[in-house]
Amino acid sequence: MKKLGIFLSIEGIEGVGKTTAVRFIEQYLKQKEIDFILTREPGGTEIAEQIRHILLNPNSEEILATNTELLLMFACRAQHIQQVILPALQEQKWVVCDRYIDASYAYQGGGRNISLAHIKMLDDWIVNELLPDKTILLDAPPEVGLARAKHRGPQDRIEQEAVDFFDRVRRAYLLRAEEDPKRFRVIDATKDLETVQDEIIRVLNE
Ligand code: T5A
Repeated sequence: MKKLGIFLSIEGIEGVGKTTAVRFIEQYLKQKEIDFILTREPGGTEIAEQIRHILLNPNSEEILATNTELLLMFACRAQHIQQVILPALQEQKWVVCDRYIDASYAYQGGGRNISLAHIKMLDDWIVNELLPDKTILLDAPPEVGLARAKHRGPQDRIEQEAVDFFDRVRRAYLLRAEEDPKRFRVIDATKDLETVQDEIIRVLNE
């Protein structure tokens, strides 16, 4: 099989600095003249972005059932893998993805308490072992992330959850990182931006 490009995902709870990290990585890869794409989940394609709107819309009068939330996350992912991630990797580009499969284990598994067996079933079916080469987990307590996110304007549907929801999400992320130390690099996101960015460079240089 032809060699694939490098696949990098960035994870963490709300406001820890994922978008800031992705912008930083963008500058770094441009400097190194590396061919890459930036993308995100949920979203990344026209159809997946439409599903994202359903997932994050804070104004819907109907409550989104937790299983629907899980299935829509994977519907987005199926579209995203087929339309964007796989073609870019096959063209040997780097793919830098703001959230991916680990977010489903953390949010729908840890946060919503959906059985990991159900998530794993969808993972096996949809992701089918297309895992990132490296995953940067920006880790900080929810109080830190939520305070940073607050400055950004109105909260989306998931951001409106209580702190203990994000505590569970954070713990689930850390557990994933512990279970797969070869893929994960955990960065202390409470540190100042310069320190976080030095750590990111270290991971990219790997
Ligand atoms: N979701 C997603 C699931 O439930 N399941 C899934 O499977 C998937 C894929 C998506 C939502 O969907 C959920 C998770 C999410 O709830 P999103 O678009 O990824 O949402 O958005 P958020 O996580 O809400 O991302 P945010 O934009 O809120 O946070 P970021 O990107 O982590 O934070 P960022 O970079 O915008 O930074 C926030 C502020 O902090 C500052 C920045 O300048 C900015 O002002 N900052 C720092 N300040 C001090 N020190 C640092 N080290 C800093 N780093 C950043």
